[in-house]
Amino acid sequence: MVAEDTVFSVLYEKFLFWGILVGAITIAWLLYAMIRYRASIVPDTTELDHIVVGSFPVDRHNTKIEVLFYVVPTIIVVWLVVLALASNTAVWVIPDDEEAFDIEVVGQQWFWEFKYNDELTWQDDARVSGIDVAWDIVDDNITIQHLSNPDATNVTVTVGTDSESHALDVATGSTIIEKTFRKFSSLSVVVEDSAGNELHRWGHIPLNHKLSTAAGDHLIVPCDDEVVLNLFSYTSDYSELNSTYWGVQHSFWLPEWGIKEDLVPGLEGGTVMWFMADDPGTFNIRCAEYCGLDHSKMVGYVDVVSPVSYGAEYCDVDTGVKKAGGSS
Ligand SMILES: [Cu+2]
Repeated sequence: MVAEDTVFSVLYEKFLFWGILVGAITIAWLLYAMIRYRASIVPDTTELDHIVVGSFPVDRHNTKIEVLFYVVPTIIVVWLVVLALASNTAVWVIPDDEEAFDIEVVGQQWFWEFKYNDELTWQDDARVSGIDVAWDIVDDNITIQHLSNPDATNVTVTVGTDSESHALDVATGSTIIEKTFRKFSSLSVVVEDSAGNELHRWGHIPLNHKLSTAAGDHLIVPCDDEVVLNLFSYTSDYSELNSTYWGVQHSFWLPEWGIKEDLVPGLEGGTVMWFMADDPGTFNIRCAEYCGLDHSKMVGYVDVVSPVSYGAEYCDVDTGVKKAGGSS
């Protein structure tokens, strides 16, 4: 389960533990009392003159147990409140805007749009694919190292909407493609085998770039970085984020990570959701608020990728979503 390290999952397990413990003791005690005081047993009433339903026997009682009846549940309830409040603090503290990776999410009827307020350069794990792509922004070229993957034969390079294919230099295992790559274009380099199967993908998302699930795009987020989503609901007519074209209520839901946040029309600052994903991979996006006829089609995917802007650091593969939260 990918969300196993989030505060929600930890909280769920703690509540489950205390719930089972208290339930087991209560039911055991109940069964014991049912058998011990069953109808066929004639009670010894010689010392019990003042039995009143709902109160402890006056003549034969145990003060210690009676006090414990109140003290133990009070401690458990206070403990659960402390647990819940502590996790609230972890969830509601939104990471700093300057350091986090910021994306605006706009929910429309019936698709999701993602606007990048930070740029992202990323690639698949070279340790897995045996292929490494390096972008030399000064010399205006890309170098593809593919010696470790003999299946790699072709590469498709896309700048904006223009794609071109090249054959790889299989003899040397290293191919340099001279290409004017601009930081403000969306770029992709896809290495393929001779049958056209994708072996390795490198990509660059420029500042202010928009992706949309209506066009089949995935939301792409870096691993090991705090990602802050600012969520808004607009109609399809919106031109800028402070327009008055409010849409309807949606809810952006990442079911595998156990997090969701409402998109509230009329809320000028929008709502906020954040997470720090660790596993690379593709995960589901759903709308969790009925928003009209095609609500069920308001689906998409989020890809967690390794950002290469900060050096060749790759995502860990086993620690799940570390943290997550939000605010409305
Ligand atoms: Cu919706």
